[in-house]
Amino acid sequence: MLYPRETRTREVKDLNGIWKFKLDKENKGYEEKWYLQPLKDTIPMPVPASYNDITQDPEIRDHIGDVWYETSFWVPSGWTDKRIVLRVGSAAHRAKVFVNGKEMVEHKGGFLPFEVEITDAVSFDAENRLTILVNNVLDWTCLPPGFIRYYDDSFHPHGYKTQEYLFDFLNYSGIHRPVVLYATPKTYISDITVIPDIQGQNGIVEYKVEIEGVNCQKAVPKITIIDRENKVVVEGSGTSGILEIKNAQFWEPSNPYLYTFRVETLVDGKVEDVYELPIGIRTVKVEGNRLLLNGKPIYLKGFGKHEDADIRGKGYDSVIAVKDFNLLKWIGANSFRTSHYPYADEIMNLADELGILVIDEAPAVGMNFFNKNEKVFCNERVNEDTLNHHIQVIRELIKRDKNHPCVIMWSVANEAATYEDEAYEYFKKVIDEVKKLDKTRPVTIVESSFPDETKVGTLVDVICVNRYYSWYTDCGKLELIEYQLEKELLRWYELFKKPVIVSEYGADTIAGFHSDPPVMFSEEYQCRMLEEFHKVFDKLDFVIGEHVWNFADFATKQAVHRVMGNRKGVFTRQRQPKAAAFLLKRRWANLKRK
Ligand code: BDP
Repeated sequence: MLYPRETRTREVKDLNGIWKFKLDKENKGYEEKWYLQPLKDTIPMPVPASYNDITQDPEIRDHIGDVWYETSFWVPSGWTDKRIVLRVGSAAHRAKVFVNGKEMVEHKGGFLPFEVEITDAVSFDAENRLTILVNNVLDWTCLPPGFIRYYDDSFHPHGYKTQEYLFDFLNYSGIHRPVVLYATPKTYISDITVIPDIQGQNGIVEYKVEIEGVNCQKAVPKITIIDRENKVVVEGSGTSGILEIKNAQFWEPSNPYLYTFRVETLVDGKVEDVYELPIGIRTVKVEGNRLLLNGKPIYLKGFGKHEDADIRGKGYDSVIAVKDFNLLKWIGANSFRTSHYPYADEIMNLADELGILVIDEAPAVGMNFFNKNEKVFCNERVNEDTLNHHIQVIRELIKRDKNHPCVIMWSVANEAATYEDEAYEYFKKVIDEVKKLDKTRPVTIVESSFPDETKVGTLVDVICVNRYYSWYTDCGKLELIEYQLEKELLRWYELFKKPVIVSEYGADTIAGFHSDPPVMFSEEYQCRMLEEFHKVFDKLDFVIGEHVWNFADFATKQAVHRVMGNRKGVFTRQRQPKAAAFLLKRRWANLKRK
């Protein structure tokens, strides 16, 4: 799926801003066809943003079900002979879109974009009404999954229900990412796939262009690859081919060099559509116990992150996005994982530009009760429907992110109950799909299972493991970390002979709490815990990366073990450093392994 970009033949119109919003208290608006008329009794609501923290009303914050958004727009008069598309960056978790009262599209999955052509539904002579119904209910057919609990006891009033989920971040809801209108010619470039390779000093670009629309049979794509100085480095034509860039600059964290892959479609010799895709020439490969970027071993330093910030919740905000990348650079990180769902397109674009490596994760989190008596992979829970949706999400994810040089690995799930026998068949199907769609990147499943119990270790290219020694087990016993972690990591390697990334480790830390000797929740404890983990990483050469949990403090559902959210951030939720930030900055600057 092509990110909406302006070119000489394409225009983008931003629909973000303050929309009208209405809570559907009884979830009956769709049945009552609210979309046929302008919404009544609305309140202002920013888009993009989660709606949960915008008002003072707990009923809005905690609503389970439908909410309605509405805005209006004019179509530029120059668009009369264009194809007009509406694109929603994401809406959590299900959405139905109406233009002037007509239902145009629905989408399930809160962390990926969707779009629909609306050329025939818009008016050029009057203002157009755009209504979006968003629903935040999670069930076992969604990713992430969840379930509604209905209470049938004397402690709860009749009909009381709660949205339950087994993952550790707040179920923020709403229109989380930008909404835009864009116009393309009637014969248009609908997709581009670029697979880079390296031969000696040269860059190889294998490509495929897809064209749709009225004259698509006649359209011939002309390809130009342009460097940063705006010089053409190679040209070609045809819907697929292989181009060579002599003496290419390779994309890597220290030199995130992007070329422009320009496609111009010619119809009867005249330029019809133009699209410009930023591309990076780089390769990723797992070889023995190494991860190779451009043929050289790379060691991942960084974090599991979240899309999360004060007030905006999971809403994309360019202020937070750029600040976070600046902090990643400041601390000396070279990578992050999009725990636990695909992040906004805009964040992926920044990672390309700034040379940050990304493990791109599907929103498959919360598939584990951490209790072997509660089965997850069974008819009533993660079942065939979940699997079908998982595969659908994988298709959408790869279609969106396949061309990003920053994406060096796919993660198909986080901490699923991979110790259950059924997990093997389930994840085999998911990973087969990934491998079918992308033959170039390694695949992982982020594990909380132990090496001797997982059923999926043979399916992945890289072992990713989350571990909380001295936190959730043996509380406060920092002295056990080295013993326990080393033993476990050696076992992973012994069994699977694959490189290992410790994809989560960390301690909840309240900024400003101090204690010496360290106790849990103090800044000193977080530092000491990280140091104990690092001792082990530095001894084991098959460990190819360390991702601290978490980059910043983040919101979770309320629970006795969460003090206004998860406090494992190395930065506070306001992005101020805790003591551990300085420890990591020093370590990563001096680390021998690059
Ligand atoms: C891991 C999860 C992550 C949690 C973290 C924690 O992958 O989502 O936030 O633990 O407990 O189990 O802090």
